[in-house]
Amino acid sequence: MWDFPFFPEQASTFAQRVDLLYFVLVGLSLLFAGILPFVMLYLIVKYHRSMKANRQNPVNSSLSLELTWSIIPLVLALVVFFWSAWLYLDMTRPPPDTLEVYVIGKQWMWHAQHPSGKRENNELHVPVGQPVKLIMTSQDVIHSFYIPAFRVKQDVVPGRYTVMWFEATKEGEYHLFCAEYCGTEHSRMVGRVVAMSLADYQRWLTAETDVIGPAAAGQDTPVQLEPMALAGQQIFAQQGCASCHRLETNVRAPVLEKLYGSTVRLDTGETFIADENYIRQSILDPASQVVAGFEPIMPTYEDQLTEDQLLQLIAYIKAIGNPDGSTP
Ligand code: HEC
Ligand SMILES: [Cu+2]
Repeated sequence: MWDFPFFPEQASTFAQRVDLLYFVLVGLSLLFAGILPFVMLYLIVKYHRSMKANRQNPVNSSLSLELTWSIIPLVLALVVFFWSAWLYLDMTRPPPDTLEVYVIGKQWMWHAQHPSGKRENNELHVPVGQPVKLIMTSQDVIHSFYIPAFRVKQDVVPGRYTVMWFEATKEGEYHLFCAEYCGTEHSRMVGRVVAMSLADYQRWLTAETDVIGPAAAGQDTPVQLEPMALAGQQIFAQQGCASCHRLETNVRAPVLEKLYGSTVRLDTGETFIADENYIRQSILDPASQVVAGFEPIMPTYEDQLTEDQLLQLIAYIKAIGNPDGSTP
């Protein structure tokens, strides 16, 4: 049997769709790159000086020929354009009910935090049959999160969050690569993705290793917080955020409840959707986006928070902002 792994397994809902488009593109390229040279060679030989050929009445122009070789490639190109745009939009717009996992790339490893508090390195556990959204950033240089079996790849950039989503269709272990050259040990920045049944995933989440803080219990907030948001709540208290951002009072600073996913108006008149990147910038560079009606008194927290802590803070602000877990 011929068992050379030309193609990675198809293990996500995107895999077949990406492969089909890919094969059609390869097919079209072969068609044009493969057939045209033979036609040229044939004509070169047929009409070579030394050949006896009928050279009477050469055709100088042919409208129907011109139309044919313009319209056919135009239609093909448009089909490829709309088809890939449709696929691209599906791949870049996560459905509303995703499971969120936070990923940090650093030289040279992948670190993941699940909202339930579970953390892992160079491994990513995900349930099968459930859309998963990764919110990713880098602590140093540009990396790229790549799972060939799922046909997904996304750059992971310092200073901002990028998002990627997928839905695994088959239980198993799959390669995880960094696909952006990021320094000497780039080639060893690899790991594995473990796709498991929902039940196994739940069991794995609650297994008692490498979990942040205690399980959610005895909170004074109206919403039940998951451990990652709970860790964020502690940072919120330790860093003195609460001294300005008190619950239900917006004298000195805006209320952060219901912020996530809402539309914010700045003093410049611009409006923004308060997503992860907006909140991140509000914390690291508050002066760059001052909320209308407030003084720019918030200090910057650049250099005071690790990427891990920032994500926990954001998880907290998200948790108090949208109890039903919807995304903007
Ligand atoms: C000295 C008071 C003060 C402290 C401390 C403070 N903030 Fe602020 N914060 C403000 C003010 C005032 C604004 C509105 C003006 C602005 O956008 O800069 C604001 C805006 C924000 C916004 C944007 C809110 C919106 O409605 O768009 C976020 C998010 C935020 N702060 C989070 C934090 C976090 C997290 C901390 C702690 C790490 C913190 N703040 C600490 C005063 C403060
Ligand atoms: Cu890397």
